[in-house]
Parts: sequence; structure tokens; C-alpha cells
Amino acid sequence: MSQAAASSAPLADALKHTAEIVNAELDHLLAVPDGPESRVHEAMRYASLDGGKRLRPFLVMQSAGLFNVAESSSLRVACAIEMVHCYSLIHDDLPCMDDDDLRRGRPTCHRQFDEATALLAGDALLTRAFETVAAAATHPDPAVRCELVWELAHASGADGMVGGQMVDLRAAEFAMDVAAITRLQQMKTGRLIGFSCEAGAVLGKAPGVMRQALRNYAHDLGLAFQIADDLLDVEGDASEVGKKVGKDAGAGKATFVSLLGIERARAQADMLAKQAVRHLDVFGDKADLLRATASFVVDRRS
Ligand code: GRG
Repeated sequence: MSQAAASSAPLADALKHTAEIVNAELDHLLAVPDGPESRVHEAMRYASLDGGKRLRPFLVMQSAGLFNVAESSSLRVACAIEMVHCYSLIHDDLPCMDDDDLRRGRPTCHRQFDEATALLAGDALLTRAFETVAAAATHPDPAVRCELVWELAHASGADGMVGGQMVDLRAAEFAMDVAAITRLQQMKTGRLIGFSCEAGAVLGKAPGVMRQALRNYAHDLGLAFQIADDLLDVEGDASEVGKKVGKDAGAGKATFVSLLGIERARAQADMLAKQAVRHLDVFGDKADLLRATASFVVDRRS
């Protein structure tokens, strides 16, 4: 059995377990009240329960596991990052952005509900994420909660994901070379992945050198993830990927694949995945699932 195959079974089990506990916690955090406002709650649940790989929550749980953080703490942060991710997917799918009909193999939120409800569901998931992190149940130390709020805001906002989305929307105005695409993707997808990996270190009050190791791992993992995403847009199958493919080429967008070609893009993703793993040496065997995640991210079919 190859090394990758040998490590993929425990990873698949661990991802499945994380998905199950995240679903259960989201079910609890996103309860539907009575009253006419219940429609926005239903839309929040539609867009965030029972779907996706739960990669970001998995990274939170695994990074927190390195520092023996209580699962009750890390699970709340894991759910918060998934809420931010799901909000971004709802808004990204809206007619004013990508105008997509399919997400996670189902109608997008605005198709299932309506545009205004989808917009509000995204807004409410974002704010519920911060409410969740800030609550006392997340960590007994208010300084830790405050740092998580600050880091999550920074990763999600105009200097992070939202800023990256803005650059993406304006990409046709600029000559986008590999350096410019790398910066865009680090903002748009890399920053949330970075938060996910560092959150465990914040929760566990980890030494700076360990937090930096996770930051470095996340940097390379995030780029590898994005190159794999670009490859899926070219090589993937919509029924497997769960969303429309061929969109980047159709829109004439510069991507890692359009700039480097398929072979070099794949080689770059593999190189980044190997480099990501090397940053984990400081954690020994405890980081084996994070090591396996690097291979998963570049080999995934969805
Ligand atoms: C609208 C504020 C705002 C931001 C949108 C993240 C993003 C920015 C848009 C998503 C568009 C997209 C497909 C980006 C490529 C990378 C990415 C985030 C893919 C989806 O993440 P996965 O593969 O999805 O982790 P699942 O469904 O598994 O959670």
C-alpha cells in the first residue's frame, strides 16, 4: 500500500467524525425561533448544515488537538469558521457575484429561497460566527476570546477574504501574473485557512514557535488548496465537484492553471503540499492527520 493510501483511511474517518460533530453543534447553534423571521434561520441552516468537506472546522479541531484544548471550545470555533465560510459561499453565488445555481450539489441559497433572504442569511451567519466565538462558553479566558475575534475579523474582512473577493472582481482591470494571483488567493481563501490552523494555537496558548509553524503550514496548504481548486475547475466533473466547472476558462479569468498550465500547476500544488508537511516536524506524530490533510487537499475530487 502506498504511503498516501495508508494514511487516507484514518483521515477519511477523522473528517467524517468532524463533519458529524460539527453538524450536531451547528444544529444547536442555529436553532429556528418562532415568528416570521424564521425564514432567514431556515436559509442559514440550509446553507450550512449537512454539506461540504468541513475542511476548515477539521483544521481547527486538529490544531487544537495539538495543545489538548477541550473539544467543547474548539468545536465552537470550528462552527464559527464554517459559518463564515458558508456566508461567503452564499454571497459568492448571488447574481451580483458569480450567479451560480448549484452549490454542494444542491440549488444555491438564493435559488432555494430568494435573493434578499440569501443576502440576509449570509449576513446573519457572519454575525452569528462572531457571537459564537465571543461567548463565554468558547474559552474561560476573555483575552483568548478577544484574540480569536480579532483574528477572525482580520481574516474575513477587507484585508482578508472580502478584500480578495474585491481584487477577484476587478482582476480583468489588471495584468494578473502569478504573484498577483498568489496574493489574491492568499487573501480570498488563504486567510480563512490560516485562521483555522492558528485558532488551535490561540485556544491552547501555544508558544510562538508552534503558532508560527502552523501559520507556515497554513500558508502552503492554502495555496495548494487553491491550485487544486483551479485544477478541478478545468479537470473536474460537476456532479462530483457539486458546483459548475469550467467557469474560470469560460470567463477568461487568469488562474494558476491558465498561467502555469495543468502540468506545472499540479507540480506546484504537490510541491506546496510537501512543503506544508515539513513545517509540522515540531509536533511529531500528533500532527499526522494534518500531514495527511496536505495530500488530501491536492488529491481531492470535490
Ligand atoms: C462573497 C465575501 C465573499 C467572499 C467570497 C471564498 C469566496 C470568497 C468565494 C468562494 C468561491 C470559490 C469557489 C473559491 C475557491 C476556493 C473555495 C473557497 C472553494 C470552496 O471551499 P471548499 O472546497 O467547499 O472547502 P466545501 O463545500 O467543501 O466547504
